[in-house]
Amino acid sequence: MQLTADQSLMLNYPSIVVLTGAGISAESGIRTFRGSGGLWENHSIEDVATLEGYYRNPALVQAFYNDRRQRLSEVVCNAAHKALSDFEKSFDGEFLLVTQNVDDLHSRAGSQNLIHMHGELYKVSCQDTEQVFEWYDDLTTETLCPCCQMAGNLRPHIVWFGEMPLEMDRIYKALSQCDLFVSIGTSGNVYPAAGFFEEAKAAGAETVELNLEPGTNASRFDRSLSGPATELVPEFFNALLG
Ligand code: BV8
Repeated sequence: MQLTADQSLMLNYPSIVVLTGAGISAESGIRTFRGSGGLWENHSIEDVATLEGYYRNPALVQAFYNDRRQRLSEVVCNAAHKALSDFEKSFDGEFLLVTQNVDDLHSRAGSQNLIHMHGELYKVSCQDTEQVFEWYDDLTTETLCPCCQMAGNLRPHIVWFGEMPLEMDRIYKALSQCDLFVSIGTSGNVYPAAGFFEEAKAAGAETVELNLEPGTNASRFDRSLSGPATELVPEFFNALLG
């Protein structure tokens, strides 16, 4: 019996988990964090990406995220985002895309089964009720919260250092059942995301890194391919579909 490409793919990898980091959005013009000209250069992590930094100077942190939220309207998704969305539509198996990124480029490219584990720029949350709201404008310390009408209660819906990333149970369940784990455009510096490849490996999955240059844990992946995401990602996922 001649298997179709998709059936043979299903046989090899019935369940796929993909993790993306800032590198997949770099060619869309969104700066990465630790490369030259990266986001953190102008700010220390402690000042703009911790709850303590936010309490110390909320106006500085709101301005940091307002600037990034505004810039997001000026960029578009790239071939790597599109390749993941197209693959998900053609693949009949289990597919989960986990992103560390807070931009909306995966959604704009059409990805469906998507988790933003570090939050989203276009969302804010109430510090009292923990309600989450879509938000496309600037946020200031004077902005009234839609649910409790208090000024200063709204914060960016972003996971800061020392805070628990989102949907971790769902992520770990998918990792424990996957046959292929692909890490794209992340330096592998930030945990727990940087440890996902080990969870997948322990579940018997094949692990692949697609990165501009080898990440921190590249040597521990089964395969590590170097190059720009807009070339590597379409090539890799089109080949998967045969
Ligand atoms: C937590 C906010 C626990 C959003 C971010 C061990 C175990 C567990 C925790 C820790 C641990 N050790 C330390 C910790 C604490 C900490 C941590 O990992 N610190 C690091 C610095 C050591 N982790 C945490 O605090 C996490 N929380 O563990 O909670 C807990 C337990 C109980 C109760 C409560 C809590 C929270 C982490 C989330 C922090 N928030 N950002 C925002 O402002 O954007 S992290 C930030 O880094 C971004 O989200 C970003 O996505 C993420 C990772 O960076 P990368 O995406 O990898 O970006 P980077 O610039 O580093 O690399 C880019 C890569 O792309 C490069 O490799 C480059 O080569 C490549 N590239 C560039 N161009 C291209 C390309 N690739 C392809 N094509 C291209 N064109």
